This record gives sequence, C-alpha cells and structure tokens, in this order.
Amino acid sequence: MRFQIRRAINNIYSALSLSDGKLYTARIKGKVLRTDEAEYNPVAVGDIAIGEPYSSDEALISSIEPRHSSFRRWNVKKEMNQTIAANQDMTVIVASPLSPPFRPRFLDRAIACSSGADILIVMNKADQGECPGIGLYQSIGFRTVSVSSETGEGIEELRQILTGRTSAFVGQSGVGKSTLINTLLGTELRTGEISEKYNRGRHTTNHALFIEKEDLRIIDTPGVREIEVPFEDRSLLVDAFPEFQLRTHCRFDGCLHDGDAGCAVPEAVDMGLIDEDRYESYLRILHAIGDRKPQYLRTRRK
Ligand SMILES: Nc1nc2c(ncn2[C@@H]2O[C@H](COP(=O)(O)OP(=O)(O)OP(=O)(O)O)[C@@H](O)[C@H]2O)c(=O)[nH]1
Ligand SMILES: [Mg+2]
Ligand SMILES: [Zn+2]
Repeated sequence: MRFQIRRAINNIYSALSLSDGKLYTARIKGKVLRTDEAEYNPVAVGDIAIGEPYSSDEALISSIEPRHSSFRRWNVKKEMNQTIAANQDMTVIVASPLSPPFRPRFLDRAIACSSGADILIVMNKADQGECPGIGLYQSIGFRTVSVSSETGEGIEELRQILTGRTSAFVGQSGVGKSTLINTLLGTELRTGEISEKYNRGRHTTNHALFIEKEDLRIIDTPGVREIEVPFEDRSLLVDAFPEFQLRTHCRFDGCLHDGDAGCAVPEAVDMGLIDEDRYESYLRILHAIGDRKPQYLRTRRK
C-alpha cells in the first residue's frame, strides 16, 4: 500500500493511505529504512511510503519512493543531512523585514537547501515595511510576493500562486509561516510571540505537518535560527546562484568558481555584473561544505 506522510514526530508518522484514504499511525519496519544515503530521519513529511497496515489504524513502512524534490538541510549536531519536506512543487521561503530582521545570507542558504522545486520568496509582515535588499533577488529572477497576515495585503495573490500545487513553507522562526497558513486555510495552528530580547521567534512549530484544504496543499515546517546547506555534490550549489550562469560565461566545464585564475565569475564581480555579497555568500557555503568530513570517515567504525 502507498501512503503519503502527513506528520512526523520522533519516527512515528501519520500516514494517509492512498488506497483507502484512511489515516494510519505508522512506524518503520525493523526500525531502519534501506536508503542510498545516511540521513537523519529518513522519512519526511511529503514522502510517499510503501508499507502494510497491521491493524485498522496502524501500519509498517518498508521503503519510500524516490523524491522528485525536497528541502534538506545539514544537521550540524548529527553531522547528517536531514530532509524537512519532500515532494513539494514549490518551496516557499518566508521572510520578514524587521522582526525577525531580513537576512539575505539566510535566504541564500535556504534557496540552496531546496532542490527540484520552484522557489517563491514571500515577504511577510509587509505592514512592517519592505525587506531591505530584496530588489537584488527580484533582479536575479526570483519570484517574490509581498503579503501581510495582519492587513490581508497580498493574501489573494499568494493564494492564487499556491492553488493546485503542494508547497513547503520554510524560513526563520517567527517570520509568520504558521500565521500565514492559518490565514490562507482557516486552520488554527499554534503561533508564537517574537522574543523582545532577541527579536526572533521562539520555535513555536516543532514538527512538520502537511495540511490540505480544497486546492491548497501546504507543509508547515519548524523555523530555524541558522541553516546549513546539505552535504552533497558541490557543483549543485551553482543552481542556487543562477545569476552566475546568466550574467557571465565561465569557460571551465564544471568549474566551482572558487577564484581560480581565468574563472569568469570573480571577474564579473569586479565588473559589477554579479553582486559581491552573493558571491561571498556562495564561497562561504562552498567552503563550509568542503570542510565537512566525508561520509565514509564519519560512519567508519573505529
Ligand atoms: N505585524 C505582523 N505580525 C505578524 C504577521 N504574521 C505573523 N505575525 C506575528 O509573528 C509572530 C510569529 O508568527 P508564527 O506564525 O508563529 O511564526 P512561524 O514562522 O510559524 O514561527 P516558527 O513556528 O517558530 O517557525 C506572531 O506573533 C504573529 O502574530 C504579519 O503579517 N504582520
Ligand atoms: Mg510555526
Ligand atoms: Zn568558474
């Protein structure tokens, strides 16, 4: 039987059967899932799992189908990739201008954590002003929409963009992801105040959740303070910086644009064709990934 994972808490899943439409409480058969790659929590919300019911409302999962997209991050503590949401059509990166403040470097990383899905940048809390520096992302070609759950501005436009697809809402804690979902779907997800002392969210949402209403399918995810890009082929990182390809042509095949002599990207930065902060952000991510211990050294027995 095929199931869609709707909620995941400590290796216990709410799984919607795609055969009988019933919701099952599911666990992994034999506790370990066979996967190609070691991952912290191998089953994510949005995954399609294969398994069998063993009672009227309980099931065992034996595998998951390949994902067509995901939002994954590097879990620093566990030294492993962690999938936060899977099989979304669109990754909706929610940001706010002031509380918490807009952080372009966070946005760069969040973009790089998404693969296989369209990206939409939602500037929430428009009642507090505009996200400073967002014009750069618009000029690169990222789609943005300005909304406010407080005043209702932009909500209908956002609803239209999201209609008919599955979207995963991600972003810093406190930017208003759950509030926005409540506004869009009429749900009553828990929302939290912004800490006055630190001007950031309090990690109110603590697990990912798939919510569906009419033609809107949204995955709410827990906000994070920091985000690290997953460990994988570094050449994939270039996809998160589309302006490198659009605004210049590096003649080296598979070049990581790491400042090598003759690479066109640093030259384009000097000429003002590519934003310097974005290039620096790219290099930081590239080097952070390169500095991690390869998996065979991390998992090898002593
Ligand atoms: N001014 C203003 N405040 C908002 C808006 N949207 C949400 N908020 C407030 O922002 C705070 C945080 O909202 P949440 O929805 O809990 O944020 P979140 O992104 O889900 O946070 P985590 O679950 O911790 O990741 C709440 O106090 C909301 O009332 C908005 O459009 N304008
Ligand atoms: Mg939340
Ligand atoms: Zn290059």
